[in-house]
Amino acid sequence: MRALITGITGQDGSYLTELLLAHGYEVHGLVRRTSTLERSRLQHLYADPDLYNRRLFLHYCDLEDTTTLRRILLRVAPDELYHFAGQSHVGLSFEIAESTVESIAMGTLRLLEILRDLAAPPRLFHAASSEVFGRPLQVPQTELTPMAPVNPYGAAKAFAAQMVRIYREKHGLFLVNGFLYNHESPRRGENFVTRKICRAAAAIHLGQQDQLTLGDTSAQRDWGDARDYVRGMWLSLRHETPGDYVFATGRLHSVQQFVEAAFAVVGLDWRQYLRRDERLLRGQEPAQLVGDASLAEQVLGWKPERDLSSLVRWMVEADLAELAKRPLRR
Ligand code: G4F
Repeated sequence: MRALITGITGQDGSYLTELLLAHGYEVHGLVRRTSTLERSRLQHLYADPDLYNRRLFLHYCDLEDTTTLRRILLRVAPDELYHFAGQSHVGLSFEIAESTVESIAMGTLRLLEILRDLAAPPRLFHAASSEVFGRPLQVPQTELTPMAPVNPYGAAKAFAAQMVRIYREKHGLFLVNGFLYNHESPRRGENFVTRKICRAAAAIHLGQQDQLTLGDTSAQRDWGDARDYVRGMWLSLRHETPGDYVFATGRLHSVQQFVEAAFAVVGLDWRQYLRRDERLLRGQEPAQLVGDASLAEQVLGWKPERDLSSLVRWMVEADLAELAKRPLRR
């Protein structure tokens, strides 16, 4: 089996690459011209001479470069295509709305347009997001919950997800939307709240940082472990028919609860270190984003295997190890 991954250098791309390699796949990834592979999430695989250019291949390609994209798809001829690329920070999407929509909405549409012309199109997994539900009419949300996004990121993902549905019906392509709720790991970017919290707890414990500054700590999310989610993506393309799936834990926790759990791992009292900064408030927060993944369980046999407390411990311990090797300051 051969897979192609857009956004391979991200959190999900790197875990999925490991999973697919472990299942004997040949894995190809698209890398932006501006991406640095040194010390990236793929470094350990890229640096392995038994893997790189043998079973793992990287191709430079920006998603707006449709000629190159088409050429790579024709040359690689993947069986499966996993689409993660695009601006992924919700808060930032208010500041850079046009490029967010361009990369997510138009980037996905361009990919679909190429797929419909291929003689043997691959199966596609599209990483849609819980953010499409925004202020939902239904709690928890399912695949049938109407989309009601409240930020440019969610609106762009809603467009892309709807296009995936349209192209699946109109052109008979094997296309899957995964409505992914927040999923985290030590490879999460440091500007996402879970990693920011875990890294701060570790750095404060090691005497490398004095405080943690956050926005809205009452905000709630359905947080899972990224390794569970990439397994769900893979299962969704192994199924005989395409469809849409919610991938979620079904449990809501607040940012405040996440802070308490992370500081508990290092035995610190969060009250002494937590500060609030109004500039980090988003104004437009989604409400009650919590998913019902029963369809994924019934059809794919998918269930999250790890809980929040093991996730928090894993993330804080990884940051402790990382900061011990490369301290923020002496
Ligand atoms: O960690 P976040 O930035 O994640 P958010 O906005 O839920 O988006 C992530 O999950 C989505 C669903 O899977 C993805 F589609 C998306 O691409 C991304 O992966 O923020 C979580 C919550 C928000 O309510 C935010 O307002 O944490 C709140 N928060 C409070 N203080 C903060 C901060 N978020 C960030 N990033 N930084 C803060 O200081």
